[in-house]
Amino acid sequence: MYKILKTKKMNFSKKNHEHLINNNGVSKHLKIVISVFVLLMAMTSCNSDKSKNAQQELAVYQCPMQCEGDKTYNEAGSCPVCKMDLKAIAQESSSELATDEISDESIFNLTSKWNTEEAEVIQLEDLKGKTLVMVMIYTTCKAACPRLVADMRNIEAKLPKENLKDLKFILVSIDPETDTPERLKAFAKDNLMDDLHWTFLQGTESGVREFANVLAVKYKQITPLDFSHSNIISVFNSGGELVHQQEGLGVDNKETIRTILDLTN
Ligand SMILES: [Cu+2]
Repeated sequence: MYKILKTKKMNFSKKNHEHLINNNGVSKHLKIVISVFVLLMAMTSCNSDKSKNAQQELAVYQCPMQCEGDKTYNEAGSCPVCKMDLKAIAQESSSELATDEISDESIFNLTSKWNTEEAEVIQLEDLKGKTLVMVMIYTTCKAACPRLVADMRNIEAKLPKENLKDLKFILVSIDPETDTPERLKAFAKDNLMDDLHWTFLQGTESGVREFANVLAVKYKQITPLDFSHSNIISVFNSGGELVHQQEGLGVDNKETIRTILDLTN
């Protein structure tokens, strides 16, 4: 656990880092939000510590002369080459743990709960393993959101079909009060976005605000049904780390496509 407590240097590539800075202090927001989660994680770390210890206690056996190099056995016995008794060694579980670990920069550190358009309750961590293309919209928007949705569909259309299985396009509502799962589902149907790779999320007020802060998306309610908001499409790798953002409506999405292809090929 102490590893998470270490202040890790932001590990975005230089190019992405520049991009983030261009995006109006995304980096600063990210650092603040992530710091909060580092603290939260530190306070709720007992479970992960336990599972880590359990994994390390699993012994494996190896020939003391290492006749077969690094070969290990799951049970005690003797070496088939030199016949010496195998000796128990600590299992190297670090690679297993590494794939399971969530970096400090990952959105999977956010513990808020969300309803999908299918009324399933999920946490962002449940999206782990897929490249995520995310945008924040609300279904009653008459101005920017229809164009953001079109931009998402343009990105989808430019990707080879076989890449779609490794991807999730996520639309997060900035109006969780209006955008119920039923409403989101109807919106998905109306916009032909009901394939498996599309997911719509209704959060809580605070969950949505927190998520928007991570993305550096700003939004403000103007009337009961209208919000002003940033127009940003964000790409996250399968570990939930932000790797690219495209800002604006109908902008050139070449860089976004290239990033997604890199992550899914
Ligand atoms: Cu809008």
